[in-house]
Amino acid sequence: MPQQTQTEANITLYHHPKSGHCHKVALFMHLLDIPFEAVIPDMAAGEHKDDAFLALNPFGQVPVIIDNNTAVSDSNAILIYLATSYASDPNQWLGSTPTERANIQRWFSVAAGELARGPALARLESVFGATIDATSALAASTALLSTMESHLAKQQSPFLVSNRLTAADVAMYSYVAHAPEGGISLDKYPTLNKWIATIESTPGFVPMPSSDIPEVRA
Ligand SMILES: N[C@@H](CCC(=O)N[C@@H](CS)C(=O)NCC(=O)O)C(=O)O
Repeated sequence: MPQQTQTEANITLYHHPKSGHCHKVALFMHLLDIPFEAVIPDMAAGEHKDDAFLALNPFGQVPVIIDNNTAVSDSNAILIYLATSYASDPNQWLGSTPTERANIQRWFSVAAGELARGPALARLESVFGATIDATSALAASTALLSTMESHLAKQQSPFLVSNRLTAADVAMYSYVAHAPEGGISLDKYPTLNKWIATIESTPGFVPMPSSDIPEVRA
């Protein structure tokens, strides 16, 4: 049986507690103060590939949320769904001008691209024992973190887009903050570390459980 936490919710989150894709969804629900019930499918037993789960997400992946019989999958798509459905001002999170919206979407693309191919992939090996192309994961991580560092250093605020916390920051936070668990050091990125600290000091912030930190990759 899946493990369950929290009660009295309309939203069910199917997740894995050490997945950054899942953490960003849980984090966003905490930031928006949305109650939810968390369910952990038995992924080791392949529960995320059974017919019932594939009916929720044909890709057979977590996170998935069910909100009053509506299933939504993909972490970035879920952020959009939650902000649009539950935030008092969705534009605060998703952008209030064409430029803000475009920039937030750009970070969603980075989260699904460079972040997934870099720090998230590196961590997949050390935390979950997956076989990966470590050289490629390291190169992708270094390129991404250096780009984020210079982008943040040029910003007039501690955030990725405009002068407030947006869904862009939420989409990027979990795997960047936990990059050291994949052997990717954050020591060279002072502005990025300030960004992480700013998010972690936001009311409603909840951490992802930490994993052992392996040796730093070359
Ligand atoms: N694009 C998806 C990726 C989700 C994803 O990669 N989920 C992983 C856990 S972090 C998963 O369910 N892996 C199992 C599988 O692919 O079989 C998202 O952003 O939600």
